[in-house]
Amino acid sequence: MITRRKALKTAALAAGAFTLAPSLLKAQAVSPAAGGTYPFKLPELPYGYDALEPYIDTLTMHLHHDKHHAAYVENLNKALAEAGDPFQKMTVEELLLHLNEVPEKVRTAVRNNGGGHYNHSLFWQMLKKNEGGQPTGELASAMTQTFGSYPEFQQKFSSAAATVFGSGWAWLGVDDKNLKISTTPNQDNPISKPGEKAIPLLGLDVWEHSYYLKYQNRRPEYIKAFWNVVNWDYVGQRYRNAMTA
Ligand code: MN3
Repeated sequence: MITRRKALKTAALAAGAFTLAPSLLKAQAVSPAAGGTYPFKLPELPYGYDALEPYIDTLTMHLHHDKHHAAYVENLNKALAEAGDPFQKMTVEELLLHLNEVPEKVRTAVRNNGGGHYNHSLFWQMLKKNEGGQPTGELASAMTQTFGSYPEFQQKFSSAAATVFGSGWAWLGVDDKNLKISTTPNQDNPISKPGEKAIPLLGLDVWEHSYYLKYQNRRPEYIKAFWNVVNWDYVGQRYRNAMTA
């Protein structure tokens, strides 16, 4: 039995009454994380599988992208096949921002697999061998202002990533124009956290599948290696988008 309240809510959604924070919309319009709507497709890596060697190995990239990310996409599509309209017309960002309106029977599946698709689509773009490169321009200034220096930021972010219990992510984001380090469990993203609407700039996947083949249980070594493959141009662009939104 569908309640009147639910029916009204569904009608409102169908009419496009769901709204996104304008800042989030603008930031994502310039740097879309995961394009399109249902049925979602696995995006190609923006570089070769071996491009991040020796910091992230080729086999890990194959499994991580071709198997893990592909499974999130497949399972998100299965959940949305059941969810129907208007959810099939939403981008992955919209789904994550409106999780509470997703039908209960598939809400957890959309949260985990939509989050998995979104997080990994972002993650691939955030990586690039940087030859010791560091953030520049406005992002570098903001980092110094917020954390003291780039090394202090690295230390705080690394410590957050190292202490995620079990599977999850560490994030640098912009929350109300301020830089902020946070962590999420599982495949949650800062945009899907109740009460928090930080725009993610940089994320680090600390699920064991992202490092176990090369680093085994030595997560801190993986985190240290990560600093060699941060795409600071992309992160800096996301920062500018977030601040001018
Ligand atoms: Mn992963």
